[in-house]
Amino acid sequence: MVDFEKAEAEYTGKDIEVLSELEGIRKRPGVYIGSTNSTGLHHLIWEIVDNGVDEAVNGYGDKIYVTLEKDGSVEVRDEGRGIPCDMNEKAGMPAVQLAYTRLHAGGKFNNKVYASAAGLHGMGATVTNALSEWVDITICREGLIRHIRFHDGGKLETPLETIGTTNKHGTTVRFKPDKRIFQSVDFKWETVYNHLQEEAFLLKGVRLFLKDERVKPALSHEFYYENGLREYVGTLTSTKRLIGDIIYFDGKSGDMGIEIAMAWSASDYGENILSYANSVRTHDGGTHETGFKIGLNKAINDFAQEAGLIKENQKLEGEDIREGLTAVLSVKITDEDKLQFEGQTKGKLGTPDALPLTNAYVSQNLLYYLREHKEFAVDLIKKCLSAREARAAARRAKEASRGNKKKGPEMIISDKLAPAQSKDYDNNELFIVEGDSAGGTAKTGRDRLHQAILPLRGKPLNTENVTTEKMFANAEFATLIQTIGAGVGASFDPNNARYGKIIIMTDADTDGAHIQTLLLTFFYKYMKPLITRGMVYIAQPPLYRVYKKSNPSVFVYAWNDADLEEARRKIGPGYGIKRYKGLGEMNAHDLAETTMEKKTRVLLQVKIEDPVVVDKKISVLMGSDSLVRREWIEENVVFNERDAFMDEVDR
Ligand code: 0RA
Repeated sequence: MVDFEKAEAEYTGKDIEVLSELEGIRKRPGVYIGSTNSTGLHHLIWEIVDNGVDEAVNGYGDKIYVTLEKDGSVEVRDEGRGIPCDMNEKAGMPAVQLAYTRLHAGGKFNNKVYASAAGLHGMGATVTNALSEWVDITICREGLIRHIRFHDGGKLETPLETIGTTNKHGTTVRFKPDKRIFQSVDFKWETVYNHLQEEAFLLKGVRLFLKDERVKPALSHEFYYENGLREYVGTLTSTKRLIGDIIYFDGKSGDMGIEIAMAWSASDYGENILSYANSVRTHDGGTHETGFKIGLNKAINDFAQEAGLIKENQKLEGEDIREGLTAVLSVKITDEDKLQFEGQTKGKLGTPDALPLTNAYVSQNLLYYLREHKEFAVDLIKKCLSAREARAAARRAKEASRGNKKKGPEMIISDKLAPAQSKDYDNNELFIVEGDSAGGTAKTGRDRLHQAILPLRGKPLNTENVTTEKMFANAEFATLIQTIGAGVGASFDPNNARYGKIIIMTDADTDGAHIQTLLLTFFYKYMKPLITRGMVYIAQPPLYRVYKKSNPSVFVYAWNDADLEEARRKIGPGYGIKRYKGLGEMNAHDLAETTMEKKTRVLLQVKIEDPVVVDKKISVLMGSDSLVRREWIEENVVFNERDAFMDEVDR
């Protein structure tokens, strides 16, 4: 006999469980995809693409097609084995349905305990389903074509059904993001392009196709990099003059796969190391990156001694060796139980074995390489020696300027700084303000407990094409480094920063934009973790104030033309418009209310969307080679400076 009551109770129980899990995602999407802005929106694609990529990496299908469709949906097609469709007895539903409606169930592709590229936990297809208007899945597997469809945040619309036969295999997923969840549901060609390109660099041999059907004629691009990371470093350094060739290794160390490409620039002084573990970007490094650095040190010092370029007690230090280095390191840890990500944003590899394995591999292979390329190796060591000399000079200069210090952490800092009173550093904010006059206004208007003001005089130094020594000699940057208090360059540690947010506040004009770019260039080059951790922001002062002519104390601020339109309507007939030409025109109260107070302000968070784009933009736009710069700008006329760096954030 069937116990209907029990069956019904079980059914409802499961149903509620599923719905509450999906609802949970819809209620707090930020927990799963970081945010509901453009970055979060694109996560929906990455989750689906990752599943297809996993199949390809495991040897099932080598092509993945991503199409941005006219109706605002995205289609991702792979040629893998097809998502399993068999009944999961315990859950009472087919495996594919389980995979798209439960967070921690239903096969390997929902069980990624490791972080995804954004430093968040990869929650798989369920998140995309929960945040979509509809998801439509077609599976070719075992000779059959099957179809299932969800709507309205993951509710089953069409149960799994067989709709035909086939001799192909693979999965096609098409979904449309829910516009009630996202601030905008506009997928960006450039963002998807950059992401697929990064994946293709890491997955030698996998072909990724991108098509945009929303424009006429449709745009399309194929990403295929036969030489993987070698081409990645080639792209990152395409505007730089290199010492020697790109060095490339691909092999195994113990049971860990390892691929490395690196090159030294003759003209740039920054250090740019990108690392990945199992195709997940490790923004904060970790054991593999540490092993790489130690191995690099050993190989170069061993060679330098062998060649008689340094004496035994004159070892080169890491910072000297890595000046001008661009490197990409990718390790594959086969035993996924050993794959550990650490840190607040899970951006750091913790797997202990990765350190000795990477160290041994790099020290040995690089030493062989240097012996076989003597001429290059000698040039490189000479460059390291001159970096060491410059650093020593900078240290001497710094020490000389240190004589007259008072005690206390912020007392010794520039007399221009108005410090925050609180010692709760994470909640403190540093405003870097254009000009002494606006700086004065900001000092009056700020929240003294948590907001510090550092006025800047004139244009900051362009740090892209000057030596580290010159940068240290610059009073403005020396002050900024001391104010932030967390070191600089290779020794920079964001955990020691005295501020949780660094906010750049300039006039809303071209000079202001230039100052922003110069400051971001500095942060990118010397304090990159501030940016990767999302600690750098741009303040957004209003452009207009619309007031009632008969009673000017009735007014509304406007940040753009749409705001302006609305403000005019609100104030009604007899309105006046004041256009703010600079921060200095605002009084302290207005500046605080519109631009500084947590509750009312709008900040742009500075982000690195894609390492290729940012590195290229910085070195081309800020670098010393004006010919390359002009060519690049001419080729990229629709260049929008803000896109690569920034993403909107909370009010
Ligand atoms: C689990 C097991 C198997 C395939 C997949 C997942 C799979 C998932 C996705 C998601 C998108 N495309 C996919 N393709 C395959 C294989 C089970 C088997 O055939 O033994």
